[in-house]
Amino acid sequence: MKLYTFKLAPSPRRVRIFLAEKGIEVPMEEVNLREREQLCQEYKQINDRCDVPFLVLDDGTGIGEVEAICRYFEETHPEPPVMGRDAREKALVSMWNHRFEQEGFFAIAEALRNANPRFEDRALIGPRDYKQIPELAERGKLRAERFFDDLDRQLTGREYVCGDAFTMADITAMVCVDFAKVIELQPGQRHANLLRWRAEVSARPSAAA
Ligand SMILES: N[C@@H](CCC(=O)N[C@@H](CS)C(=O)NCC(=O)O)C(=O)O
Repeated sequence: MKLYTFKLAPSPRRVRIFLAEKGIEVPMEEVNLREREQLCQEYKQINDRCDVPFLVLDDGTGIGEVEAICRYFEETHPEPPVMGRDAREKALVSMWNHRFEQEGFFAIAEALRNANPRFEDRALIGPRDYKQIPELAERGKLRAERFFDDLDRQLTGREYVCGDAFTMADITAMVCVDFAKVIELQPGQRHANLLRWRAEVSARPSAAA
């Protein structure tokens, strides 16, 4: 089994934190996105979507997408549960995780990739090139600001995103808040619940993964 990852990228970090929470060790290989190794022929033969994270099982099965990779490990190593303990919590974790991907991660990525010269012809990930659209950078930043507001509201009166248990939804939200540094956005004083929660989840040993 091998997990393809990149230390500086947010999506593979979500999987590494998830694995650390479960105490699972998986052999990893770095794909240097700065050097565009994800677009090299050698990596394309492993993952034709040209992104990380990507998991290859012992039988050669390839699994992409953070949520799918984590689902695999949640099923093979159920304890401790990180994607919910019962039907209700599983549904809530899935709902918030999906929302944070759409409204947090993709908003920040939209702001970064449509403005930063490093992504001039790489406004979207994947094997095909796309040009930047500067208006999308502005919209992405606005959406990311609103993601902070929504996350703060969800954390009002709750220890974690879905209640009293740390879950995958917290991992996704924490990684998004950290990732927002790339667009010079950080939570402010009006996000008191978010700041309280962030200090707590960032202190978990898994956060360093
Ligand atoms: N849908 C993917 C998104 C993964 C993703 O955005 N990966 C980024 C790193 S955070 C990537 O591989 N980027 C390659 C590129 O920039 O060309 C998932 O959830 O796994």
